[in-house]
Amino acid sequence: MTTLITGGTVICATGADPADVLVDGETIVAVLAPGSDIAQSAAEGSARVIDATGKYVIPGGVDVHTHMELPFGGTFASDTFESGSRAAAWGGTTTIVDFAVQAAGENVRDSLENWMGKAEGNCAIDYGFHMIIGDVNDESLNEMDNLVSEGITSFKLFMAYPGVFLSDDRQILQAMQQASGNGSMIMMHAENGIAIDLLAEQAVARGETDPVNHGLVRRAELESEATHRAIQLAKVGAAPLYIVHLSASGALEQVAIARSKGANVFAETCPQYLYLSVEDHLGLPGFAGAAYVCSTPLRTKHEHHHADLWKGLRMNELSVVSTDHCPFCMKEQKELGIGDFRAIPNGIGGVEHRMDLIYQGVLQGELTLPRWVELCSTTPARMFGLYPQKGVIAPGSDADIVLYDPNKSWTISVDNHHMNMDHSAWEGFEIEGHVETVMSRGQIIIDNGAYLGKAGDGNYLRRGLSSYLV
Ligand code: DUC
Ligand code: ZN
Ligand code: ZN
Repeated sequence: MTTLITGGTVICATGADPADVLVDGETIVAVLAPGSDIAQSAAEGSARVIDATGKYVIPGGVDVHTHMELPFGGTFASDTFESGSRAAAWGGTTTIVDFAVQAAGENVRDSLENWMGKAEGNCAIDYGFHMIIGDVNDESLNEMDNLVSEGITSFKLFMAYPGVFLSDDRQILQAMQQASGNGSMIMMHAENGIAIDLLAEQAVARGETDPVNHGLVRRAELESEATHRAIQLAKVGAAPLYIVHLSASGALEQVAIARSKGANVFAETCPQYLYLSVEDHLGLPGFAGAAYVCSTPLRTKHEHHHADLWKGLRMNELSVVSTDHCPFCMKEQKELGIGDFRAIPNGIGGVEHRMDLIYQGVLQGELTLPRWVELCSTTPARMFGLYPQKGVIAPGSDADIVLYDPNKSWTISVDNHHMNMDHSAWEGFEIEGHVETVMSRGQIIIDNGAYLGKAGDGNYLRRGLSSYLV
């Protein structure tokens, strides 16, 4: 089927211009100046015509950090690949890259097959995987090379969670050396987990067990220290490094210094670190703050982390906005940590709201329209070997296209979201702008408030090497 999207403003990382988009089957075949003969003959022929007058036409969002069904702290993230990928689609995201997990003592290959099995036949949109290496040893190091040739081209390590996922400096350096040899990207959860665990024990011993203490013991200095250490190790190991869920000014400063020297060091942040805070959210009285327990943690408003991160996004010190979507219900999940914040499952759900929340940054004068698209779609695709199949409206690219209505206002609520959660960290957030239509490889899956897709529409993506490295 041929589809003509006409009358809208097409936004790419390089600019925003009125244009028509012609789609044939699953693929974009042309981006045309308004009033072109080609568009006119398509409209007069058999093409389906979508009127995008007054709308932004943007490449579907690419969220490179999600955790569907993640086992954590004795429970599982509450979105399955089916419910979470569908919620992503509702919010204008047409590709996710989730994390397959090799836990300590497990075999990487078996773990990957397990995660492939969870996703296969269930996703509403296209999906790929990074691999968490929770046990760096000779076997997992060798397996990294095989995975790269199979389309898993990035590996996440943890400097946090001792006894669970933490890799020590020797293991980190080994994995970086391996990545240096096979061209893959090392992704790092950069927090000093050994120091954090000591502070957490001390806080609990003093009777400080409320959710806010989760943030207070995960000191910003311990994020900066780990970020600095990861950067230096990456230099020694000669591997590209991508810091995940960067939350604080000090860590940002470390990334900015490395980038100013031309290093292949990159970082993402997430909407929660741009809008939510200790004062207004994590520190809510009683157990309410548990909804906002995630790691890295929310930071304070008064120390200006939010403003610094927005600036980092403008300056390309931060290259990507992802969500770290890791939802847990309050009931029976977050509640596991009543009386001891250490037992609260870490994570915030937000895969549905990233495009809207970052668009608010455009309205607030923090970002330009092209930068919105670059941060949420184009650069994540380039960073993780999906470009130009994903992340751009151009001939030959997959027809993953969102029509975004800048003139519609609405309010986020647990009553209107599509994530499998009994609360929303974004409850009451007023949004200007709305995802109206979502096309995934040429198929309309969201249309004016209706979901038209089905589980299994999404394909597995074998990713290439990053095309973002200098
Ligand atoms: N951080 C979270 O908040 N949840 C899952 C894992 C992580 O690193
Ligand atoms: Zn992490
Ligand atoms: Zn994560």
